[in-house]
Amino acid sequence: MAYSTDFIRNVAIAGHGGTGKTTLLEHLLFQGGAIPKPETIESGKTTSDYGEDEIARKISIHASLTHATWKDVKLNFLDTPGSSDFVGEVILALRSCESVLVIVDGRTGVQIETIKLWRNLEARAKPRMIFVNRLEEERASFQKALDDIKEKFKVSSVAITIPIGEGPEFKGVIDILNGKAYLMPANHDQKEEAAPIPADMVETVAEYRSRLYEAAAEGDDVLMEKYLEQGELSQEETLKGMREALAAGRIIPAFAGSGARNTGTTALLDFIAADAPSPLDMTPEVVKNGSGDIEIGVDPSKPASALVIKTQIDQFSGRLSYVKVITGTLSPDLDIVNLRDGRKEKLSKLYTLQGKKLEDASNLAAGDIGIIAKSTALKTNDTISSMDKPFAYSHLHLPTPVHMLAMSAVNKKEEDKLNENLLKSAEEDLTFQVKFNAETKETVIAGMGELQINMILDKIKNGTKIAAETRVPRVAYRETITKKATAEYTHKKQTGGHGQYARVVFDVEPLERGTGYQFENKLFGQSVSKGFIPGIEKGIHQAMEMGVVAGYPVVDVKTAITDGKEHPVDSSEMAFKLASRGAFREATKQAGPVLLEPIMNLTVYVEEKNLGDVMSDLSGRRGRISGQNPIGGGIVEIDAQVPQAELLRYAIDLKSITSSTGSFEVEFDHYAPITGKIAEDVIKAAAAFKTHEEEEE
Ligand SMILES: Nc1nc2c(ncn2[C@@H]2O[C@H](COP(=O)(O)OP(=O)(O)OP(=O)(O)O)[C@@H](O)[C@H]2O)c(=O)[nH]1
Ligand SMILES: [Mg+2]
Repeated sequence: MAYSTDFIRNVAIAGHGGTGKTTLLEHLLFQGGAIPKPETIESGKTTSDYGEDEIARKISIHASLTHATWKDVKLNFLDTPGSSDFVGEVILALRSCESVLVIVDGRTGVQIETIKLWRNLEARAKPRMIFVNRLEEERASFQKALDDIKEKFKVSSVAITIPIGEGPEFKGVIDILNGKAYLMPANHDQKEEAAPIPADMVETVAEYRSRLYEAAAEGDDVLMEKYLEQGELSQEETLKGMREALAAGRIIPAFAGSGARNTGTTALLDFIAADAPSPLDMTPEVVKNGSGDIEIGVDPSKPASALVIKTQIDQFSGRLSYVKVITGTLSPDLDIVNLRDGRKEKLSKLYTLQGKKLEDASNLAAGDIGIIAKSTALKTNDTISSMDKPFAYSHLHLPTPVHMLAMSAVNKKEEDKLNENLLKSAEEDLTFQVKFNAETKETVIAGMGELQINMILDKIKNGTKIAAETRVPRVAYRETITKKATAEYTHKKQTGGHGQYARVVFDVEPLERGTGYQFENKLFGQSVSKGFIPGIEKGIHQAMEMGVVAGYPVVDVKTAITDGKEHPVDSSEMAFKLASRGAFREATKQAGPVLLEPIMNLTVYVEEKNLGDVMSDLSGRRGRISGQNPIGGGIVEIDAQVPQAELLRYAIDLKSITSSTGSFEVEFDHYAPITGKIAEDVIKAAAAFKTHEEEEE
């Protein structure tokens, strides 16, 4: 059955690792009648953690799509992983959901991944709700968690449900909005049932209710005036005010409960179905359309279009493309164009997902999230459209991978197959990249952290039995010169028939960093024919590929040819190329050659308590700190420039310095000279590598 757009809610479930997202979702699905029995993380059979890797590690790794129908509304839930290594999966969920349910552990309050998530949500102005979980556990406190949120995020939340007792005294929750209590079922696999509000809590409920009314009226002058005048608003007015405030991100509704005890699920389902933003409330996106920008939001009345938000290559179901329908209705018989390459695509069957289980869908309405199966042409970020003048939706804004490893198959013959599998993984997870670095002659894989990369490599290992090895990647050093020099080189060879002859004189001089290569012809008269100049330039290029210090490419050098000589018979392009190579090498040797190393711009996010350790570690890495700013929630941003050679294991080291709470971003900035002991070590390592390579050949 297809749901119309205003009867769809897309909710991403996100928050720090282990706060109970997957467990809560399992019980929402159970309470919502979507599954007959709720499973646990421990049983390894939950709807959303179905991957082999997830079952083995008892954590979520992939964003997973599930749904329930509650009061005729289709609720799509995207469960996301809490570990920062899998942030790509969180981002795709945020991109496709109108609201986010942030899960907070009732014992600890807000933790670091939640703080980072919150910044992301602020930047996107995403409507969000909070579920304070695990309230049946020792030391849990709903109010403390809300206070923590207020302190760290500078926003007040408004309680939609409150707990009846806490910790060992926890008995259930009260739905303030609907005036109902729900008692904790004796067992988690029993449905939560409504009960009267306990007599001793009637007053508390009234208090929370007036807070809720006040919050709903806030930000809406007409409502506020009415509220102040009459002291009370009608249920209808309250709801309207609250829905608008939630959609605008002014109100953060908060819920209490315990996912693992199926407590607090009913009120949450009720609220999401009735009051969470529908796809129609989504802020329109500004997209380029030929002549100018246009605004486009979810719109059922336009021809069909959709964005591919995720690609999954499943060993049983094959290739699954997750799509968010933006306009119109996707149906199997529709002719559609893929905007990436302009190719026509015939959609075959459409599905929705319950974890790993594909369910037939006759069509998918604007706003819905579903699956196109077995389309080899579709890739994540593709827009498909049946419009006359189609336009592409903006891509997922993913962070650049920060952790790199060089990788090769133990058996050289398996190299191609290994690469094929790496590329397949890169298609499924856009925060995982595979590149061949021609400079260092290595296949380099890059990801968000050790955990993510290990998961991917384990999966390939288990699926293909290819033995692969990884190592710290080589740094792409360069070489340059520091002063002017002149050199002359004559290539002369007398073999059987034709001889070879060419002579050139070169001036070299250093150029500004980043200029690369320049060549000037300063020849007077006709000492060297014009026709040999291309050969001479080729010779310079060849010589530049292999520097004179440690065999790294030479950059930022200007070469001028000032003189030369040719022989009427024995000169050739080849002879000039060889002479030019010799002259360039000779000249660079005399021009004070130095090694250059890549310097990176590094931004580190750490908790205040780790600041000192992280700073001193950075100075040990030859880092230059350029800034240090508190960014809220007790997190400090550190900006620094650090040589790449010192950052090869930073993803691992920062985790250990900060007990996994720190994170960083890094990008190349410039090349800078190195001398002394550091340069000597690079030269030694390059020489050792060269011998090793020669032995292998
Ligand atoms: N006591 C108690 N334990 C819970 C509750 N919710 C989850 N757990 C337990 O906490 C652990 C982590 O739960 P998950 O549901 O996997 O947490 P998650 O947030 O999905 O974790 P990631 O996806 O890895 O970030 C499991 O052992 C659960 O059984 C709860 O409400 N009460
Ligand atoms: Mg999970």
